[in-house]
Amino acid sequence: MKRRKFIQNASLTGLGVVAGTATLSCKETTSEKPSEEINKTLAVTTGTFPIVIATWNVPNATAKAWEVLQNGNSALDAVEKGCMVEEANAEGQSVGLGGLPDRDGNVTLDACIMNKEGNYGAVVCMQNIIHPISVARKVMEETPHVILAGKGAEKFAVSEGFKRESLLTKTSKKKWEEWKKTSKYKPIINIENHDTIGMLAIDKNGDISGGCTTSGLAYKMAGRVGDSPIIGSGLFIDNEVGGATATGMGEEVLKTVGSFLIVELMRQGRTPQEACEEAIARIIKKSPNIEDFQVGYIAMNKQGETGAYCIHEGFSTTKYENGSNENTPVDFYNKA
Ligand code: SD4
Repeated sequence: MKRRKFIQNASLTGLGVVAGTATLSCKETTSEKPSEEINKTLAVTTGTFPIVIATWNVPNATAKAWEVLQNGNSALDAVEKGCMVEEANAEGQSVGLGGLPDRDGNVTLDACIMNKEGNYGAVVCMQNIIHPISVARKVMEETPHVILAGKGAEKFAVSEGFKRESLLTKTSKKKWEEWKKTSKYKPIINIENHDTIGMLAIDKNGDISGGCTTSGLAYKMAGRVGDSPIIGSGLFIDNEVGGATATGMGEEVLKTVGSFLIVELMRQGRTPQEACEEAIARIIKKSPNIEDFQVGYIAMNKQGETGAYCIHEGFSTTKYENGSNENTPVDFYNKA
């Protein structure tokens, strides 16, 4: 049986639930790896559908996405609604409302979304709109473009019925004012243990979509855009293979096009875990000065198998699968 056919058949069994062990022979893949190794890495335990996984400890976001999936809606709807939960959460200081501002005191938001057809929409450096993930979806579905920036993105959002509002909360403003006294710029690793939300979901049909939303690095330069809204860096989805998303120092993710790399490695037969580890290794090779930054990746293949890896301790993932919503610490490179 061809690989794609196997996955298709599996995802159509029962209530759209897949569980079991799939061992695929090397003849059935296009991998360049030696055959023995392929047999080993593809002997995966499949996940159950639907399934959703997100960066950080965000149980409310994954619970929302799961509810959307359980109701038979698409993975695209699930990641949008899931990300919206954190965007509206004023306590979370790196996404949407309450996000920490740039050096000038402006909260600027980056977000993107990608669907099973490989379509993509994004907004970068957008202000005053609480749900950039939804504006990104509108860019994908309602415009001939894939990215809108700054004032143009805000204008488009308003034309689509989104409300303008201030996103700088009292707490975020106070933190920014304290930071200004130091006048030193240093990115904060694992800020609040609650950071950029990257989310991957597979629906009952076995289709995958992803979303990523952030206010970016706290106290960044005005106009700075990170990896989160950039296709292939902060997020990449290929419905034949799986998806990946990132959190952490965007500049490092951008330089290595991390999420695309992970998906391509999975296409060649790596497990999601192996692919995430390789993507982190590429960053470390290029920028050995890892004390100053964190990067974390999560990935999921079309069998529902997931993986995650990061540079420093402190990153975690939340996965909703089989009715259970669990936050798990992620293995890390810097054990010294
Ligand atoms: C960025 N990747 O703007 C985002 C920020 C982030 O953990 O994820 N911080 O670079």
